[in-house]
Amino acid sequence: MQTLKTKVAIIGSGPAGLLLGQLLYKAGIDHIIVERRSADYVASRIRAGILEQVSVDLLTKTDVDQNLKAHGLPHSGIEILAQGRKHRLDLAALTDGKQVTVYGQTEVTKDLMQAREQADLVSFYEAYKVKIDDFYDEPTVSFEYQNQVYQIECDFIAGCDGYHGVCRASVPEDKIKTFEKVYPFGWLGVLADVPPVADELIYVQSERGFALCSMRSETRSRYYLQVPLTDKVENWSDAQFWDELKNRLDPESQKKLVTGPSIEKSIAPLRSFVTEPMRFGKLFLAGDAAHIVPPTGAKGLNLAASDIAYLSSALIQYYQEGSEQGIDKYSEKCLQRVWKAERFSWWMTHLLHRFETESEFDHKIKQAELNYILGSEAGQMTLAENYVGLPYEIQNLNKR
Ligand code: FAS
Ligand code: PHB
Repeated sequence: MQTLKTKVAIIGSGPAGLLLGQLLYKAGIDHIIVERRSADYVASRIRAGILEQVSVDLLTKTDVDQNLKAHGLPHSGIEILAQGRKHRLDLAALTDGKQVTVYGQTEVTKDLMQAREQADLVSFYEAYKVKIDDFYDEPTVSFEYQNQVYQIECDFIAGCDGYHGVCRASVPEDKIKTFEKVYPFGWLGVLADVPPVADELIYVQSERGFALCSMRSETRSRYYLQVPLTDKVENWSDAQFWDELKNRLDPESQKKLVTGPSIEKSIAPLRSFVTEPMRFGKLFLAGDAAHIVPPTGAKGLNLAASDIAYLSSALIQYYQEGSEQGIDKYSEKCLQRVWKAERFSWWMTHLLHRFETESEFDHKIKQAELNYILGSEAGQMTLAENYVGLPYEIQNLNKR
């Protein structure tokens, strides 16, 4: 067995793990990333597409924002299509100038992986049988890599290994509480090299179900349709997808929609999930390892970023100032923002999706709620300030 020593062992090389690694590297804090999948697999995953301003600011802090600045699309508004009418929410006007940036999680991951490689930082991809131990006293991580057994001795473990990872699963049941809501539908997503149907995202509430018109660039579009949980991606040809999307759009968008062959097509189930607390001795859970949101509010990737903002700030404070204040506050700080994003994501999902079991009265109330939101500046402001992203509350994060 080969024994390695480091300050922070990061499990998982998704956005949370890579962002943390880059921020620790910038602060001169030794760390190792251990990832189960291959680097190619990680870099090829198609997922989120929207970055909050605070996430963009964090990427700028890592000095890995060149591509984001060159190719990211700043958006100052979104459209909501309901009862056949489009309503534009002027996010910037409603939030004193804030906006979101369209930039795929795939690109964020590639940019951070490339920066990591250029800095020659230690990462183990295709690591098997990853195990974490003794994280209340002297944390260790063991795994197999290229038929060799490794053990990492470290000060802290960052569990950035997603919803199905090993870290949360390693916490004793009596030390952890989870909260979950599973939705009775999924999102069938298509990625296609066709120009987007509109300049901004269109969130569609229709009697046939929710749809979302998004994008990755001016030549690559991302579309989603609400489908029953029992649906299978093989039930959907490209033609059937485009026809159903048109059925949920307004006449103007139907005319403008450019269709083409899908380069990726998949169904993702929707769930809300939170772990409390997010810290267990010297183990910190971050990102999807700790929480999941339905993608309707575009919060998943951005919550991973905010957890890492808090965790990196806490670890830097520990190593540079000898203070445990940030570490001790980590879970409480993260969960305050996590639950607000969970609420917003649940609310947007409830408002815009068709629930088969919904009574006629509930359906009318939901229509009235959406009409109120779209017809009221106060209503629009509450949607806008959550959509662009609530502020982080970290004193020393903002300290230059
Ligand atoms: P990730 O799951 O991205 O990364 C965890 C990493 O840990 C993975 O690379 C995994 O291989 C690795 N890992 C797992 N177990 C391990 C082990 N035992 N040992 C070592 N490594 C291990 N969010 C949005 O905002 N908008 C969207 O449209 C959207 N669409 C999504 C579609 C799908 C299909 C999925 C699954 C998620 C989607 N999300 C979306 C949410 C998504 O973007 C997550 O929030 C984001 O990936 C979170 O990043 P991480 O916390 O790093 O977790
Ligand atoms: C995406 O482009 O993948 C996307 C955008 C906004 C969302 C969810 C997904 O709310």
